[in-house]
Amino acid sequence: MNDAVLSAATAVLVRNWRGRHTVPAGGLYPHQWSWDSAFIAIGLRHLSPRRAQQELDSLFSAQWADGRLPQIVFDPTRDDYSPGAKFWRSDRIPGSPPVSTAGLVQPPNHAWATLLVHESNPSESRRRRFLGRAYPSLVAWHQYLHSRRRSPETGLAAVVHPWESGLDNSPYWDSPLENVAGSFGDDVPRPDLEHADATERPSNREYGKYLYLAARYRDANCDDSAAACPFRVEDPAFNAIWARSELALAGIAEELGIAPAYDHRQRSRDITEALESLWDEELGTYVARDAITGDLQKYRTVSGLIPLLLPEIRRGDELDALLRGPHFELGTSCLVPSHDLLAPTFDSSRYWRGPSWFNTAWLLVEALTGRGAGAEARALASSMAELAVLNDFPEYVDPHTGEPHGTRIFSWTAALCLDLQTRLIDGE
Ligand code: 2M8
Repeated sequence: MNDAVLSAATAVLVRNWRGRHTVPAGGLYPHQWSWDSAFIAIGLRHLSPRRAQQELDSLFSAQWADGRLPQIVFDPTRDDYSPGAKFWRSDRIPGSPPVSTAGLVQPPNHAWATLLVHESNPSESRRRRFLGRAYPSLVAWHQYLHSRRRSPETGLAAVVHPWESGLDNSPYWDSPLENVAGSFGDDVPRPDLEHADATERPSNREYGKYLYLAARYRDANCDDSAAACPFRVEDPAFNAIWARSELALAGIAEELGIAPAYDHRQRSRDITEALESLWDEELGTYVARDAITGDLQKYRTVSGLIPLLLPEIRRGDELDALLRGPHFELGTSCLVPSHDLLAPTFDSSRYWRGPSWFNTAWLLVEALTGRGAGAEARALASSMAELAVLNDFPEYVDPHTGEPHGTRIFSWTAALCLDLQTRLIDGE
């Protein structure tokens, strides 16, 4: 089994490599995606630390003048994804990089991935001055979040589009999206449906809102002011990943032997503390808050569990119990469902409204390891490998049956299984 995982995962990453970056999947996602690249680099580092560095370097080279790392860097030879380079026309937006990109962002897992890539081969990393090049980009990226996305009142960064969360059609966004008056309507381009069944993807109604919000943001030159952003939501996973990456930035500055640009550990603590305002006592989990209405979005989702990653999170014991209880059934369900198994809104095959994903499982393997639950972490890692190899590295699976959904030959599924297989399972 071990060799089968390693060789099959390697084949996926080789097949999806495009010279300087890896595509998430050749058909459905033919460009470079931001948080995918960071997850992919975490796996690639075991095959080729140099390739893992390139993966991140190519994303950093698409950084905007204001520090944002874009959600997508477009491959100019592919015009079969919507919305693509022609929609964004980023060359007309002040501060955009020389390559075509989307104007939105994704969760900030990059500093964490950068440190992990360095640690896989420190001498090669030092020889190529990888961290020295990455640190200023990562600081600029985090400062963008701090100065342009963070609310001084809550201390948390907001996403201005569901795509920015990475958990695109989570029930968290239902009510904030309903409050957005405009839409492109239901008749929108859906090239994604050529690669995955309509029952496994967001609805046309959601896509109408997605495109409206993206166009409005683009037309405001991707300015983060309230007028350009009728959708602003504070998401637990996005902020927890940011806090986790601040700890990695502290480690990078220490490794470089330089004075940090600011106190990264303090910032991590501040975000961790600020997450407490997302705690919902009734549900026993962190939830998202609509930053426009102030309303908490009362759903149990995998996003609300991700703060378990943070060493100083206050409600760790409650989250531990929630993860193992009937709403997520750790150890009984396949991986960890993206949404509460008992909720009326749960859907076992529709994208981020129920299916289990490999990146969130990886994040929870890290969380469990950090909390001393090594046996459960290894069991979760082993079931990731098994489900991935049996099903051609699917994008997501049914939490009850393990049936694969979405696209196959999906890069972060391969990369993260490869990482855990090498580090946790074979490394035992
Ligand atoms: C999915 O999102 C894209 C838009 O960014 C899409 O649906 O077309 C999400 O699963 C997201 O988390 C992921 O980064 C992206 C590429 O894998 O696909």
